[in-house]
Amino acid sequence: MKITVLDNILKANDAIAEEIREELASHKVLAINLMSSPGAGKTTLLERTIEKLEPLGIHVGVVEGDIATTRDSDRLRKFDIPIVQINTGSACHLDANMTRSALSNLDCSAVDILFIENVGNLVCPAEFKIGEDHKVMMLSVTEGDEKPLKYPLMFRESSAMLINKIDLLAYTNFSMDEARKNAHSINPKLAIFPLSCTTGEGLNNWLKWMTTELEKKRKRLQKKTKKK
Ligand SMILES: Nc1nc2c(ncn2[C@@H]2O[C@H](COP(=O)(O)OP(=O)(O)OP(=O)(O)O)[C@@H](O)[C@H]2O)c(=O)[nH]1
Ligand SMILES: [Mg+2]
Repeated sequence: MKITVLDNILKANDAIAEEIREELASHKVLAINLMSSPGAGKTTLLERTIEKLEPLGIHVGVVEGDIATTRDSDRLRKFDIPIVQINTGSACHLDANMTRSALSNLDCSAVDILFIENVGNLVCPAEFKIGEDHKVMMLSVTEGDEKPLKYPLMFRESSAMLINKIDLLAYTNFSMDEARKNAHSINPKLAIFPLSCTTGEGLNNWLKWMTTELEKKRKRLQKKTKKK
């Protein structure tokens, strides 16, 4: 009985996620669902990423998901970009319904890449589609290199994993080789980018991946329109 109910909830969620996907495609927006445990560095990554993308003429929009406060969206107000904050109250993840109502307050027509910063949690956010093109997860070196094995779902569902805080590597027992091996044992296709949002090391590889994905999506959409 419980399984059926959960199945129906996920089906209803997926139907809304599909509507969001179509809406974003109509504006040629690439959507990235950014997930990690609390404090891995998602908002700091957004700050570093927006700084680099805006001068390239790539316009960013952000949906900030948090249980409480507008702390993260306040940090991004220094950028001249559309931002919507969702406070989930008690929910430990965003779902498609919450995302849809956030997007009704965000003008996507001038956005190229939409980042949706999910609630800090290494488990639940991975269960819900929210209309994204890619789930991208962040693991910071202070969390431990065995995490892909202990919390496999997010690693399995993600297209890319950012290993953040590599400036702190010397102070931890985190092994980059072990983290890669563990993550690829769960998801062999996972793209992995070690980086530091503090020093900026490795950020270019992440930016390249994202801009390539944006180009790929635009080409795919162009082909589709030509076929019609
Ligand atoms: N040393 C170091 N600290 C970092 C790095 N990136 C982020 N931090 C710090 O990590 C802390 C948490 O960063 P946030 O960006 O708030 O993390 P978050 O994932 O957005 O956190 P939640 O939204 O609460 O889940 C802050 O004190 C950041 O300054 C990094 O590359 N190196
Ligand atoms: Mg944050």
